[in-house]
Amino acid sequence: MKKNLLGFNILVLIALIVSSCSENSSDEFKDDVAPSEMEQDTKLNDSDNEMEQDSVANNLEDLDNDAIILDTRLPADIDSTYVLTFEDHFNQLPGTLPNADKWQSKLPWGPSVTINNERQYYTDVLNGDNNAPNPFDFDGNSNLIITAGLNSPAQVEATGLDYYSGVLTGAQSTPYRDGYIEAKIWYEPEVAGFWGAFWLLHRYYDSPQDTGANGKRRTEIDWEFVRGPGGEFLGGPYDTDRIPVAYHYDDGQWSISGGGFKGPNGSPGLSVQCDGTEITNVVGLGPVKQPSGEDLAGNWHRYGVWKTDNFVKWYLDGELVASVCDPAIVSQIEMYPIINIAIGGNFPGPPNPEDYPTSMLVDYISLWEPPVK
Ligand SMILES: [Ca+2]
Repeated sequence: MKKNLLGFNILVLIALIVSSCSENSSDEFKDDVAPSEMEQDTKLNDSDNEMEQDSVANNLEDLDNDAIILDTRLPADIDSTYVLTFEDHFNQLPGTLPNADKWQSKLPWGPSVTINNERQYYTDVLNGDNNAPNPFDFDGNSNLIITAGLNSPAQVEATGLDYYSGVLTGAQSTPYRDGYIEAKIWYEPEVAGFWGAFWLLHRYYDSPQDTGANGKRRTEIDWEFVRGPGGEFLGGPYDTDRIPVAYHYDDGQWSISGGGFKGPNGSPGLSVQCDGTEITNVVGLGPVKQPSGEDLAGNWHRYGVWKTDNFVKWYLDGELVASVCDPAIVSQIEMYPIINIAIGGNFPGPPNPEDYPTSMLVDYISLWEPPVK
């Protein structure tokens, strides 16, 4: 990179895309259907609009032969050479289904396995499942809507569960080993038993190929949008201004979360955040709060994870908020994103039926990876 041109390139890029990149504006977070959203979607990276991106790249090449794709959504400490490798902006018409080229509407272990005593049935609409309502829709303003609600008696009989909900997994399209992934999400406050999540799972989770390479089986990285009242895992009423982050690995009994570092059978462990802060079996990660103390629910926020072979970092609205900086435990295996709403169970506690249906909106999910050498 010619350093003397870098600053100029950045200025040119900012001039090109500044009107569409006001992600840090607090006003934008309160505007869930801002017209600028669709504009941003198409201007920045939508694969349907490659011409515009090409023109940006061409302008750059006039200045410098080194191609740069600068996206103000990338946190400042991430190498600016990372390139967008996957994106869904959810620019779809209401009434359509999620893009089956990008997503599966089921978890890898299928709908019949209930974990954590959760109450929802994930309707697998991309496989023609109609045992419960379709949880997916689009609002026409470039947002995916995932809805969770009560099943009818016939649906309870068909599914064995009293709530329906939706999950999208990127198992086919987005496994990555080194990259930054971000989702912009809105979810409703004051919904008892709500457990939305944006998370990453080991590419071969629980399959015969999950062989424990590097000693790290069943790896999982979580953003968890948990509402009260608080179940077994939280131990009681839960403040709504904070959300847990977690890293799980090995045999499923190992976790680094708000409850500290738990080894097998709850034995003490030790790890470290990237700023040197120790993570022990008493002092863990997160939960993440806004500096203002404002509830994260009810507003748009950007939830990011930067994973490499050496660390996992969590970003809220582009700011580093938690990390695990320990190659001995961080996954060196490809992982893929999942977004869903779970209902009830050991984490949030029981749902209040009067709070449902409820919806979570997703503006985009984007992945940047280092350029191929
Ligand atoms: Ca969008």
